Amino acid sequence: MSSDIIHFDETQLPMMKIYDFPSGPYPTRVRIALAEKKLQSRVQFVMVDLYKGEHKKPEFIAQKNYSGTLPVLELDDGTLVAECTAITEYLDALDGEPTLTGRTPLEKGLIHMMNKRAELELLDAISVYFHHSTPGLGPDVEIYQNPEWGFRQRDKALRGMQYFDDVLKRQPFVAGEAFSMADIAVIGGLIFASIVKLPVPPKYEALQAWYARMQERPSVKNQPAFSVLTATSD
Ligand code: GTS
Repeated sequence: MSSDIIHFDETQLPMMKIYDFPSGPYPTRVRIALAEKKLQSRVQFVMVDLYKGEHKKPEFIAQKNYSGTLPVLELDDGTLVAECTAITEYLDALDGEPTLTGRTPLEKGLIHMMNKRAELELLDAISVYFHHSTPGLGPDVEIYQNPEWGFRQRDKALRGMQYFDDVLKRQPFVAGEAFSMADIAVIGGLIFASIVKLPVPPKYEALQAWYARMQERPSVKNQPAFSVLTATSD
């Protein structure tokens, strides 16, 4: 069977831009994917200041990302790809090794399912908690807050931690036997959990042990998010 994986010399790849907030949990997902794929040298990072609300400015929404979020990938022909999962799929398809989104139909299906669960049950839930029940990005950016909704999402995220702990009691990685985009999404979730001071309960030992292992990976441990968390920890 012929493979549709394209092997290429990454130095020939045209430069890409990433609209980025370097310590943010979602942008960190793409930064980890880039590091895994060894594509950092092909990317120019363009800082968009979330705390100044630059991502909600009409020009950014009209010209870069309708959803008003980061990260956004811009190719040299001006094509824009938003959403961490979509950006990771694109980067992963550029070259074969390591594979972050699966090789076989089953791997692809399971990775996609677990990646979506990491978003629904953990990362996006914590994001809602951050924006609705904490000062979030500050009063100029957080123009509508519903604290009750945020607290419900915080509790959902705690249930999500329990779910991923159960998963990781049975298998070494979030989607099975190999590191994947789903692990990256859970890492993003736990970075966000630290930012909002929602630590993983000690009883979730499998999740804690997995996270410690993840932070040993070169693609993960050098991320700006971790230095910011260390600098701001009590
Ligand atoms: N579904 C989007 C994705 O997967 O890319 C969510 C992206 C997202 O929420 N990004 C955050 C953002 O833009 C960046 S960060 O909080 O991780 O730094 N938040 C700003 C806002 O106002 O929602």
